[in-house]
Amino acid sequence: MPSERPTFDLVVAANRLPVDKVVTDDGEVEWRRSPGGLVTAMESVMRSQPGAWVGWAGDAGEAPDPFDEDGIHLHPVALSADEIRDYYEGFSNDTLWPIYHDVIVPATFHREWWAAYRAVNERFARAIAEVAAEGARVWVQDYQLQLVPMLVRQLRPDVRIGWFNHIPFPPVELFAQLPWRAQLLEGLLGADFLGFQRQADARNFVRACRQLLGAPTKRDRVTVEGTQRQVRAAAIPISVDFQGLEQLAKRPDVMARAREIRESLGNPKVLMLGVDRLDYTKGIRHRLKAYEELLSERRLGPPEVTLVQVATPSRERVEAYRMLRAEIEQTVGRINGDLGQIGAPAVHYLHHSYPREEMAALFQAADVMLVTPLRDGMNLVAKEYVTCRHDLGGALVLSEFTGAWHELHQAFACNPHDIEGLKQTILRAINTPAKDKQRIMKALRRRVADHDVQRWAARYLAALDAAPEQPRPDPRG
Ligand code: GDG
Repeated sequence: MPSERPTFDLVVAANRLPVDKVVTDDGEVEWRRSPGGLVTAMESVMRSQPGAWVGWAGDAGEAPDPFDEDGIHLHPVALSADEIRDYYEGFSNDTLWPIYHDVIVPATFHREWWAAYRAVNERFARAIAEVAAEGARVWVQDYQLQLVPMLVRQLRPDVRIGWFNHIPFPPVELFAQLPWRAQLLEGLLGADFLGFQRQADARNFVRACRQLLGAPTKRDRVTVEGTQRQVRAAAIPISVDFQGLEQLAKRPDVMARAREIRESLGNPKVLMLGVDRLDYTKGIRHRLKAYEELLSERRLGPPEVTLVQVATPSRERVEAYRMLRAEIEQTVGRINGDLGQIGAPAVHYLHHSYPREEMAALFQAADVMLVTPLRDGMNLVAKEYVTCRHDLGGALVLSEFTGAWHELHQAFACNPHDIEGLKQTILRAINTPAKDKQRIMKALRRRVADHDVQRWAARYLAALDAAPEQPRPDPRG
């Protein structure tokens, strides 16, 4: 065990560190905190106890030395260019991501990708073992690191290990396609507590252990073969920093920017908005199809109605994402060509990412927010939208296939596969009287305010602490 390096009672491990490298004009390297729910949640936890964060710093090659940033000890893990291709773009985003999202596109299986995934998971586990103090709590994040719980347990049986899945956990029929299904389940069973977005995800996991490993299970517990060790799997849905984001949305400059956005779009009667990573899980194609039909049937039309679609660039080296982008851009071009007018395009399509202030202003400017994923672990955009609507304006159209729908039942629910139904729901979201929409928005906001990301982190760590105790060694030997 290293004796001089600092060790920590709380260690978070995620594929990425919560910082981005910025090279200043005079060539200095600076690290800027990347804003995200997880970081905000961790700040609230790490205020009371210092913690470490293990993750990749974002560049290929050697990792920078560990450093401290705003009270968090950052411990970079190196990834080579080949590993970025095989572990990250390959196994994580082209094997696991499609399987875990209902195989909306087919998954690709390559044994070299699996080898890289294993190697990188081993490196993460070694880094965690180095920074964890005796008896520490180790909190592993997401599908890129599913082997880490077991690997950490082998190196450090003294620590308590949790894992949280930000994406869905698939039904066993889909999970069973994975050639490495047993290794992945065994990797996860190294944890004491496994957290999921929905109860259905936790149940899918428990069922996979029973059917594919033959492990004994009882309700939310799985017993690990050859031991009496029990692992609990339960839902602890993630959320947003309600207070912080609401405060941002109340800033006079942000509210002025919301008005300016509407003006620059010609003050439409109805402004619809979509904000997504450009990902095939998000249902952008289905949304555009419903919108296009509403326009061509003249049930909606510019300039009274317009749609702003922000599609943040994502995973651009993965083929399925390149194809999706081409398809979306062709569709937007066709809709504008067929149905737009001079000075009044039917779709404002933006393939950029924006600062948080601009997102908050967009949310406030939008009369109807379209969140139509085919499958989504949670979908934070839905929660961010209602958080920003302190004026109680706006309406949320929300797919039943998001984790968020399980909490935000009052939203205008849709099945994005049912284009006719989606069209009706969009019209209902537009035409419901303002008073009723305000009542709905109030209820949605109450839910998010009471279940914010700080509460999520606190609940997760409490569940980790309360996870089934390790069986004590038998006193009779
Ligand atoms: C995964 C799961 C789960 C997007 N564009 C910009 C921007 N964003 C922000 C949004 C939101 C976040 O990115 C996206 O979060 P989502 O939850 O919508 O989706 P995923 O990226 O797929 O996240 C998901 C999540 O993990 C958390 O567990 O909810 O189901 O798939 O916060 O606002 N932010 C800024 N500029 C942009 O252009 N600033």
